Amino acid sequence: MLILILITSLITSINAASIISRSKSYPLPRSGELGPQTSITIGNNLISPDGFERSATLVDGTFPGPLISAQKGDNFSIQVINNLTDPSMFLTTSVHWHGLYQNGTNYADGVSFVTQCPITQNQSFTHTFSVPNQAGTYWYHSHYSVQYCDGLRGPLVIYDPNDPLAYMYDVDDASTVITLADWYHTVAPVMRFIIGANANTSLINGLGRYPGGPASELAVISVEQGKRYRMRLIAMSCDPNFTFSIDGHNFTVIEADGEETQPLEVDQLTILAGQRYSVVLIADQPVDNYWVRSVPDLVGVTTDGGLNSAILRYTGAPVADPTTSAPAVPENPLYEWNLNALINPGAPGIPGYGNADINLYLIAANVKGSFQVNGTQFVPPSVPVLLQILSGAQDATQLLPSGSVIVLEANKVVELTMTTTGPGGPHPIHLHGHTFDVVQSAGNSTFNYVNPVRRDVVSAGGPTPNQQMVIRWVTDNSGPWFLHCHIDWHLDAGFAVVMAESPADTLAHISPIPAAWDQLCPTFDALTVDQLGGGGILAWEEAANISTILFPYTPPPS
Ligand SMILES: *[C@@H]1O[C@H](CO)[C@@H](O)[C@H](O)[C@H]1NC(C)=O
Ligand SMILES: *[C@@H]1O[C@H](CO)[C@@H](O)[C@H](O)[C@H]1NC(C)=O
Ligand SMILES: *[C@@H]1O[C@H](CO)[C@@H](O)[C@H](O)[C@H]1NC(C)=O
Ligand SMILES: *[C@@H]1O[C@H](CO)[C@@H](O)[C@H](O)[C@H]1NC(C)=O
Ligand SMILES: *[C@@H]1O[C@H](CO)[C@@H](O)[C@H](O)[C@H]1NC(C)=O
Ligand SMILES: *[C@@H]1O[C@H](CO)[C@@H](O)[C@H](O)[C@H]1NC(C)=O
Ligand SMILES: *[C@@H]1O[C@H](CO)[C@@H](O)[C@H](O)[C@H]1NC(C)=O
Ligand SMILES: *[C@@H]1O[C@H](CO)[C@@H](O)[C@H](O)[C@H]1NC(C)=O
Ligand SMILES: *[C@@H]1O[C@H](CO)[C@@H](O)[C@H](O)[C@H]1NC(C)=O
Ligand SMILES: *[C@@H]1O[C@H](CO)[C@@H](O)[C@H](O)[C@H]1NC(C)=O
Ligand SMILES: [Cu+2]
Repeated sequence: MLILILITSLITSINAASIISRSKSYPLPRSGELGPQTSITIGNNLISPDGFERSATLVDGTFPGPLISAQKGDNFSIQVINNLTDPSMFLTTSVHWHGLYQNGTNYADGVSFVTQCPITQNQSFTHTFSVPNQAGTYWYHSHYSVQYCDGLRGPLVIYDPNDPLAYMYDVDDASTVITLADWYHTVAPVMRFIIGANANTSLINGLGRYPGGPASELAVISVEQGKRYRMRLIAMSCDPNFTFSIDGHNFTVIEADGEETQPLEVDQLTILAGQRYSVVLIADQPVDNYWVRSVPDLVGVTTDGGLNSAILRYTGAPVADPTTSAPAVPENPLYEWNLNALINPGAPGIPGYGNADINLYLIAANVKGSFQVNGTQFVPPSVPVLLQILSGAQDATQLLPSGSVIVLEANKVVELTMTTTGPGGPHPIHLHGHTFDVVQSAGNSTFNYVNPVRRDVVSAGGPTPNQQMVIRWVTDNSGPWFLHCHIDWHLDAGFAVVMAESPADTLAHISPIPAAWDQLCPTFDALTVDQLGGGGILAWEEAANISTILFPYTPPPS
């Protein structure tokens, strides 16, 4: 007993020592980790991340795709090679770098039919861009139809060697990136016809189990007692939000979507599709195994038998499943309105609702499963919006798709209010090209113009009457930027608009445009319907075998 007490007190003093020491493990590129100058190959492979084998659309053959990491200030040059071959899924692609501003390089944003034509089979496109002032947790994913649901998703982290919050953690490397994803046993070109489709599995770092499936391997997050870890959570979700917790541990939120926050300790958080959080986890509990839970917001979901779970394993703990439990009700869950921007806080413009230069109001409605923003369902135009702008279309009456492009003047403060009606919410709204200040979070009537959280995906609120989201940003990045629901099924069903910032300035702002970009549309436009993949009418018939609640057949976007 005495020895045990001695050991315990020894460990306690080691903890204290290492907490003070601030030893940092700076990330070095490792195998499976890519730098900012790299190439990625999009291809089809059979994988069984949950014990169910299926063909998938993957980056370098893995799910999730490899970590792309960089240091603050690094320039990126990423060649995307299309090596797709499976015609039951989409054969063309484009890849978006979620959260990076692409200031002056709108053509590198990777959004099919907004900033480029898709990359066709056997072709590649190189995205060259700089990221002068951003550091934090990002991700990359397909932005062609619902292709990312078939697997084209991966983490992207920009490390800041001068992180003002570095004193809070000891370890921040590839081992502390935690990806949360939904996974489907049926290919996305089939699922997209089903209204209200549900995922089969939640994967944490690419591993998980599904109800009735085998006891497939789970992700293990290894920690050493006494150390402090910057865990970078990424919800690379097509649909559900995930309620995340670690048995026996609190954690401190320090970043939301690439923007650091004032540290806020919680014991549970909900992360919406597209969002990221960095949390500091202190491994200060007894050496053991603890359940990490990531519960999707679907009906009847549990964490029984390792469903929706991973394992937090302390060095020295046995290789065994945890036996820990979670409290029935969290004591201290995260509420978005309690987060405050750390650096240069404060929303732009004159404080007060409606006091911005441009005050926009948008209503998103569910119309028989499709979505309309202010009465218009977004249907991708055949000529990318950027190409239309470069070709001389400059105002909303000329730009297509008609009713879906909002033209904004340069260097104005925009305040956008969004509300939603009908089922399917709450919808996570993402704006490209910017982060924004969340001056009102859905579900709270208070405004905060002083130090609100700054991020790039926010909930537009649920069905509760009078819920709304209000965000502000400055139009200081000329180009067409997508604003859309990050539930990929909803985006595909029309939940999007394009914010065309100062079209008259775009050409000058983004020149020179790579010649390879000009070539994308002629190559894509020459494809036959079969060369788009996606299974054709058979995909719809397969959907009809699964569900009776269907959208009518439409071919893949072209
Ligand atoms: C990154 O690119 C910018 C131009 O876009 C250039 O000014 C800068 O020097 C480059 N930085 C590095 C580290 O190469
Ligand atoms: C491209 O796909 C073919 C098979 O379809 C495969 O043999 C080849 O290794 C792939 N190339 C790369 C770079 O992944
Ligand atoms: C890509 O290459 C494969 C193999 O050579 C070929 O079968 C296919 O038709 C090519 N795709 C396109 C769009 O040219
Ligand atoms: C999951 O996958 C199977 C096919 O293996 C399917 O029959 C089932 O209904 C799917 N959906 C859900 C929500 O479990
Ligand atoms: C977590 O925080 C709560 C207060 O919100 C506290 O009651 C609890 O003891 C903390 N748990 C641990 C393991 O530190
Ligand atoms: C997560 O989704 C559920 C069900 O759709 C919803 O009730 C909940 O409000 C969402 N959480 C957040 C933080 O938006
Ligand atoms: C959207 O519709 C609402 C309600 O009709 C209207 O007040 C608002 O001005 C419209 N927004 C835009 C950008 O046209
Ligand atoms: C709304 O948010 C404010 C902070 O902006 C917070 O003080 C207040 O408690 C929240 N209200 C509710 C009802 O949670
Ligand atoms: C884009 O760059 C311009 C300078 O060219 C700068 O004034 C503006 O703040 C930047 N915007 C973003 C979103 O980075
Ligand atoms: C739909 O189900 C029928 C009956 O099981 C089957 O014969 C047919 O092949 C299925 N169609 C598709 C496209 O999967
Ligand atoms: Cu949505």
